[in-house]
Formats: sequence, structure tokens, C-alpha cells
Amino acid sequence: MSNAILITGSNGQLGTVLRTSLQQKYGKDKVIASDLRPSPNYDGIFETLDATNEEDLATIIKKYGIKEIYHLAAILSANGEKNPLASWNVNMMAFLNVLEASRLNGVEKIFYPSSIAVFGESAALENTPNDTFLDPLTAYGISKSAGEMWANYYFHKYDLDVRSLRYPGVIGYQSIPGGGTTDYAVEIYHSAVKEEAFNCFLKEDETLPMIFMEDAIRATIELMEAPREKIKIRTSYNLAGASFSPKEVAASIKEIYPRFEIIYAPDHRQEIAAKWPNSIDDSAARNDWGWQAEYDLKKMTATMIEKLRR
Ligand code: NAD
Ligand code: AKB
Repeated sequence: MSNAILITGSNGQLGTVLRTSLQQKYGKDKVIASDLRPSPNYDGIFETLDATNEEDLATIIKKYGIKEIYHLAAILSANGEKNPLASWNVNMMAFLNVLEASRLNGVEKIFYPSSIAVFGESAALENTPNDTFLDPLTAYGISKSAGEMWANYYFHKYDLDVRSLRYPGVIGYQSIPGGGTTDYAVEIYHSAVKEEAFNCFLKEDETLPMIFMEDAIRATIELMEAPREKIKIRTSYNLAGASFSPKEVAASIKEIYPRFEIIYAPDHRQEIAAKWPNSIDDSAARNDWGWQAEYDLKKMTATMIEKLRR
């Protein structure tokens, strides 16, 4: 096989959707999905792979003639705080393995998902610029910002075509989020369609940048397909969808379920969210490779509820 694509961490919230989109675009035989554990319902080529194991990663790259890697494997923000050093180890060692194994085995292009978690107290909360000081306060944010530097390093030193997006919280009906601070914005819709009250772990006015799954996947594929000369930022691009607070999502749900009830019980995740931007400036992505989001809050709510009801 040649020109195959490898996805690490493909059983997660984004991977389960991305792997099917890539199959539809490039063909089932070109996409190799992988994760720590098998994925029984997945219809395609699958390898069990711990991405922190460099030897196993190199074996799979050689076996399938991998030319592109979407490196999704990670421990997200809230789970990462339970064991910060373990989260650093997975997030950082796996990415360094991907970079090094790619350089040594002929992989040409890598996608590295960064996050709004790279921003900390020094960054403006509103319309956070792409190019600002990064002083994250979670182990996850530290690993993502360090990863951005390594992406830039491998591009400049080895001419490895690494491309990256700083995703906001991703909202989709297809899969369940994996232990992040933005997870409430998916869970709230599941409660709404079950006509149950929702216990929210953030404060009612905690505004965060979010993006609908369809937009996030489209942005990823558009970035990876953009002509090389259009990619001017080799750390990571800010990516924006729609910014809103729990109170605003609840209000949009109430337009469809007038009796929907939300109860606020902020926990440790509120502290993480408070340090993250309220909104981010993605003008560099729009100018450089033509990014444009399609989903606002109203459209997200209508689609989430319609799809989850089915
Ligand atoms: P997720 O937690 O749902 O999935 C991550 C997957 O990685 C899981 O299936 C897990 O089994 C796997 N994994 C963990 N350790 C591994 C290892 N050592 N080797 C191989 N696989 C391993 O995450 P997601 O939401 O799908 O996120 C995908 C990527 O996008 C992550 O890098 C995440 O940081 C980034 N991101 C996600 C969001 C979001 O809102 N979902 C926002 C910003 C950035
Ligand atoms: C998280 O909350 O950890 C993720 C992210 C924004 O990176 N959804």
C-alpha cells in the first residue's frame, strides 16, 4: 500500500468522525485508524497502537507506507489535571515519537491538534490574537503549547510539513467527549433530548470558544489540503466557531424545549475555564487559507437536537 493515512487516538470524540470523513474522501483502503484499544464497530483498517511506543509506531508507518499522520492521541484538560505528569508523558512523548518516526520513515505531512488551552493569564480574554504570550496553567495546555514549538522546530529544521489548529471546544452529536473542560456543551444536549435537568459544572456566564464538529473536521481537511505556500504559521492557527456561555446554550435549547432546566454546580473545571479565552481571533486562518465557520449557536442547537432525537 502507498500514500496511506494514519490516525492515532482514532476512537475519541474527533477521531471517530475524522476517520470516516477521511475514508469517504480518500477511500477505505487508504485510512489506517489506531488507538490503545480495538474499535469493534469501526468498518475499516485498524491497528492497536500506543503512540508513546516509537518502535510500534515506526512498524505501522513502514507496514502501510504511511505518508500522512493525523495525531489525535492525547489526555484532555480535565483528565490531565488528575495526573499532570502522566498527561505530559502521553501528550508530549507521543507527539515527539510521531515527529521523529515521520522524519526517519518518509512521512510527508502531519496534523497536530492544539487547543485554546495554550492560552493563560497573559492572553487577552476577548478576541485572543494568534500571536500572543502563552502561559497555560494546566498540564494539558503546557503540553499543547510545547507541542506547537516542536511542530515549528521540525518544520524549520527538517522541512517536515507539520500543520496545526488550536481547536476550541468541539460540539458534535456523533461521539462523546473524552474528559475536557468544554464537555458540558455536548452533555447539555444529551440531557435536553432526554428531557432531563442538566447539572452544569461551569458558571452560567463562563463564555468559551466552541466549534461544531462539521466545521472542525472541514477546517482540519482544508488546512491539510491547502497549498504548502499558504501555510504561514507553523506553530498553530487559532480556529473560531461560535463563543457562548452555558446560560446562552440553555436559552437556545429552551426555544425548542421550553421546560428545559439547568442547575449550576461549578467544580474544579470552572477554574480551568476561567483562564481560557472568551473568544479568539482566527483572522490568520481566514486570510492565509480561506477558513470560514458555518455554524453559529442557533444552527448548532437545531442540528444537535434534531440528530440526537433520531
Ligand atoms: P478524546 O479524549 O476523545 O480521544 C483521545 C483518544 O486518544 C482516545 O481514544 C484515547 O484512547 C487515545 N489515547 C490516549 N492515550 C493514547 C496513547 N498513548 N496512544 C494512543 N492513543 C491514545 O479526544 P478528542 O476530543 O477526540 O481530541 C482529539 C485531539 O484534539 C486531542 O489531541 C485533543 O487534545 C485535541 N482537541 C480536542 C478538542 C475537543 O474539544 N474535543 C479541543 C481542542 C483540542
Ligand atoms: C478540553 O476541554 O480539554 C478540550 C480542549 C478545548 O482542548 N475540549
